[in-house]
Amino acid sequence: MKQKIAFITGINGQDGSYLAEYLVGLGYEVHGTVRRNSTPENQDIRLSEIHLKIHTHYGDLLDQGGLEKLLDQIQPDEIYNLAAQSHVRISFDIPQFTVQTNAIGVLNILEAYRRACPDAKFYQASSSEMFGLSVEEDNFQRETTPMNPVSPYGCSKVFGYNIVRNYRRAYGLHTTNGILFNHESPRRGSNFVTNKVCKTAAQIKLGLQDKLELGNMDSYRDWGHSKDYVRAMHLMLQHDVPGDWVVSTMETHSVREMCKLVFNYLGMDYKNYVTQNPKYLRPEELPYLKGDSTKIRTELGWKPKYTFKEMMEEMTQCWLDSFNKK
Ligand code: NAP
Ligand code: F7E
Repeated sequence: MKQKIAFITGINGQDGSYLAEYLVGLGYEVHGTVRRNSTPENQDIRLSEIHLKIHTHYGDLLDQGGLEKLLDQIQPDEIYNLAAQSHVRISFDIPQFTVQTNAIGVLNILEAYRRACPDAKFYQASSSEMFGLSVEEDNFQRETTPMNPVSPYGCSKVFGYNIVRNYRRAYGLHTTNGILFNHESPRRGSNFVTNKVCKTAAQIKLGLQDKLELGNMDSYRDWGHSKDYVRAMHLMLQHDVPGDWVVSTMETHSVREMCKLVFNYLGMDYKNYVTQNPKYLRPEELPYLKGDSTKIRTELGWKPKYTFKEMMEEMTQCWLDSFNKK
C-alpha cells in the first residue's frame, strides 16, 4: 500500500508536534510548516524526538502563494491546519494579526488546497472558544450550540469554521472541523493558565519563586490532554464523510480547583501563594465551558485516555524534573 502523506501547518506547536509523532508512528510521511524565526534553535524544541523523521518547510498562513507551491510539490493525502495565533488574551492585544492568521489564513490554505490537491482531506483546528457565552440548558456546549464568541480569537475561529463548511458544500471538498475544547500537556505554552500554574508552583516548591499572579480564577474549562486530542484529529479524517465534531472530556473545573490540585500535589496550599493581578484579566471573559462529545464517541469510537488529575500531575512533575536538572 502507498505510504500516506500528511501536511501539518504549525507543526512545531503543541498539537502539531504530538500529531507529527503520532502520524510518524502510524507510518506516514510527515511534512509541516514552520515560520522564519531569527533564533532557529528554538523552533524545533518540541520536535526534538522526531526532527530527523519529518520534513519541515518555511511557510506562513498569510502567504497563499507559498502554501500553494508547497501543496503542489508535496501532494498530501491529509492536510491538518493547526497554525494559529492561539492565545485568547493576546488576541485582544493584536486583533488584526489574529484575524489575518486565524480567519484569512484559513481561506488562504483552503484556496491553495482547492487548486493544488483537491483530492486530499482537510482538517481545521476549530475551537470551543467559538461558543463564547452560549450554554445549553443541560450545561453543555455541543455541535448544535449557537456560536456567540467573546474575543477576537473566538470571532476569527468562527470565520474559519464557517468557510471550511462553505468549501465542503460549495466544492464537494473533504473538509472537517474539529471543535476542540481546551487541551494541555507538558508542551503547552507556559503563558496558558494550566502550564503557568504548574511551572510557578514547581518554582515555589523549590524556593525559586514566592508567589503566583493570576487573572480570573472563577472561570471553568473542560481540560483534556493534547495527545488524546491529536488521535481524535486523525480519526476524523479517516471517516469517509466530512463533518464537524466536538472533542472534550465532558468534565469542567474552575481555575481555582486546578490550582488547588497542583499545589496539593506539591504538598502546599495555593491560598498562601496565589494573588490576583488585573493585568491578566480579559476585556471580556468566557466564564464556562463543558463539551458534550457524544457524537465523536459514538460515531468514531474516540475517548480520552488521560484523566484531568493525571495530566496536571504529569505537567507539574515535568517542571520539577526540569528545574531539578539545572
Ligand atoms: P500553539 O502551540 O500556539 O501552536 C500554534 C502554531 O501555529 C505554532 O507552530 C505557531 O508558530 C504557528 N503559527 C502562528 N501564526 C502563524 C502563521 N501566521 N503562519 C503559520 N504558522 C503560524 O497552539 P496549539 O495549542 O498547538 O493549537 C493548535 C491549533 O488548535 C490552533 O489553531 C489553536 O487555535 C487550536 N485550538 C487549540 C486548543 C487548545 O486548547 N490547545 C483548543 C482548540 C483549538 P510559532 O511557534 O512560530 O508562533
Ligand atoms: O485561559 C483564566 C483565563 O489562556 C483559561 C487556547 O488554547 O483554549 C485556550 O484558550 C482560563 C481563562 O486558555 C490566567 O481568564 C486566569 O478563563 O489557558 P487560557 P483559553 O483562553 O481558554 C481555547 C479552547 C483555545 O482554542 C485557545 O487556543 O484561565 N486565567 N488567570 C488565566 N489565563 C492565562 N492565560 N493566564 C493567567 O494568568
